[in-house]
Amino acid sequence: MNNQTDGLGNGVFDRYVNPVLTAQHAPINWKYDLDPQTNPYLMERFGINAAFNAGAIKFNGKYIMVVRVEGADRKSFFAVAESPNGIDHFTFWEHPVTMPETSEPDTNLYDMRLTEHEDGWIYGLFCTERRDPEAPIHDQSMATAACGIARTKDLLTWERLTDLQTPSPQQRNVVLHPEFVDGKYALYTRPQDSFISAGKGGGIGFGLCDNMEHAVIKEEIIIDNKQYHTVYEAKNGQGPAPIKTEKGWLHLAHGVRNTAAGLRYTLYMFMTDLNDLTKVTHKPAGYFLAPEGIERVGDVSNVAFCNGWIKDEDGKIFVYYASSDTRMHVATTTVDKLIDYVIHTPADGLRSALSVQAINSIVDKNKELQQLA
Ligand code: M1P
Repeated sequence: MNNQTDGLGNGVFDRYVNPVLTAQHAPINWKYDLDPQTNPYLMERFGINAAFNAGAIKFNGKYIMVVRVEGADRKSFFAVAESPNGIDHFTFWEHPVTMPETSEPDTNLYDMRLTEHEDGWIYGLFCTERRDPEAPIHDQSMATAACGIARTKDLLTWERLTDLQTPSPQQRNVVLHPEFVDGKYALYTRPQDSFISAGKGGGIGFGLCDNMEHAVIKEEIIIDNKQYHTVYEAKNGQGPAPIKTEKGWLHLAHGVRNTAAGLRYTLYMFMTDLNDLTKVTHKPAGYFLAPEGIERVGDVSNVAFCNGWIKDEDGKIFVYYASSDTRMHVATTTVDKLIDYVIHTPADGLRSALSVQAINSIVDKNKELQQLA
């Protein structure tokens, strides 16, 4: 179905009327055994529950998402979907991705971030989850999360590398920076103490490693921390790999806050220095994009999550975001708009009084303009 903008833009980006990908896009061939001998009732043999949290890349002229597809069995796996224009007509490739396992098989894989690295490989970094070996028998939900690493040249065949090692007991939301830094690979991390809670850890970390075949980060520094009474008070995580601009690196991330109804995930942005990736130079207050309308409802409601965006040659940006751990959407904008948004939107004053001051300065400026008119 053709997609169109919803006409309610905020100047920063445009939302679209329809999601770009849902569980209903899963091919019939994945779900049904079409042989009347073995499936006389034409029963669904493999249920698909959701299609969300996709990595994204432009590849051979096509807009590609590497989607987290979740089966009715609750296992996630990756599958490639492509579109000719980035906003509609996404179709899955024939087979889901066959991701090789390490010597310690993954129970669950999800949330791939794709990076076209200057070393010539396309890397996919994702979360690999396994049951916590320390978990008592009565607890079947304790898990450990680590960063799995794979690389490819064609998105069809993946070489699995060893899982990332860092000083932190668990990791999620790890992203590879596209350029070398002092001859090393640079990674954004999200250290956390336990599976759900970031605990004493959290914040977007940064670390260097010598190679990706056996990636080891010895030192992680936090470049963007959790902060009291903000949209990233409970935890946060880097979204896709940052986009390089003449003013700095544009970052998209998710922030999580607590509410009486549970956690709320929104997307926010910041910019880092071109010469010092650990230095945040600009950070607008609050969220960039929050779940709206139907986006607020799903398997895990009130969640906007993004781990994929695509920048076209002409500066157009396609932000692929998931709503409520259920479906994929796109929002479009441009590099120039995002630079303006990040640099000129007031920073969080961290107090109500300073929020009012920020509004007043806009009102006063507008009054001056109106008096001149
Ligand atoms: O359910 C919301 C999100 O929760 C996790 O994100 P984070 O590690 O930041 O808490 C992930 O499981 C993510 O896939 C999911 O969308």
